[in-house]
Amino acid sequence: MLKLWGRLTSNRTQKVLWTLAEIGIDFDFILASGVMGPGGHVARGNTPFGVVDTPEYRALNPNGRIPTIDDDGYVLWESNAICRYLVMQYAPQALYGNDVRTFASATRWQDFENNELLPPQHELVMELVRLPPEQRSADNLARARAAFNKRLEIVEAQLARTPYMVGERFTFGDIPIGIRVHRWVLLEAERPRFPNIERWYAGLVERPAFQRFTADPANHVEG
Ligand SMILES: N[C@@H](CCC(=O)N[C@@H](CS)C(=O)NCC(=O)O)C(=O)O
Repeated sequence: MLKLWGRLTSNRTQKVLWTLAEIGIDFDFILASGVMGPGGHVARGNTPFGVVDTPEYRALNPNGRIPTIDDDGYVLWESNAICRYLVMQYAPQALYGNDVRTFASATRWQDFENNELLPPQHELVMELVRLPPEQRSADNLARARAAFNKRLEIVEAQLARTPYMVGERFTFGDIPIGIRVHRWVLLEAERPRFPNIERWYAGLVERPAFQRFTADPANHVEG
């Protein structure tokens, strides 16, 4: 059976969990982390899940990071590469219409999420949730918020043109952006209005695969 190492609160692990839920295959989930464990972040005195520093895990993933998969002896790390592998191997029709251009466009949104949305949102999570209050900075928070909202204008413009990030149907390109938007909704009580993002997000939260691992706020905004 496919094995996945990670933790529910990791946004990169979340991409893989949501993808696996869309595909609908069974897997073993092995909790692993150097910085988080039951109860939250080590900064709050919690013991990490561990595993990531063991020689066995480093042999699978020399970065000592999560997620990693082992699919019947085929080992892969880097969350977006894992998602691409899983959709090509198990659900090309369902998750990109088995079409090369749809596939490439979906990977474009994976890259956009990783390069543009993730860095400012990481700052937002640190400033709003994870850092001890005395280490937080109002300037950093304002900068991160402005940068994130600016990138969302690009998502809004795409969703004004197409119902989903890539055309008429849900694809794996919706998953990473969907996770960012879900976190943003949970983190920020006051948000600028993006009507097309709101319409698209309302559809995503209805998906059983989203509800399975991704919906729970505890996996996103608790530190
Ligand atoms: N580019 C890598 C980054 C992996 C990464 O930084 N993962 C974080 C969790 S989202 C991690 O390993 N954090 C340390 C830990 O939990 O031990 C990927 O997308 O898989």
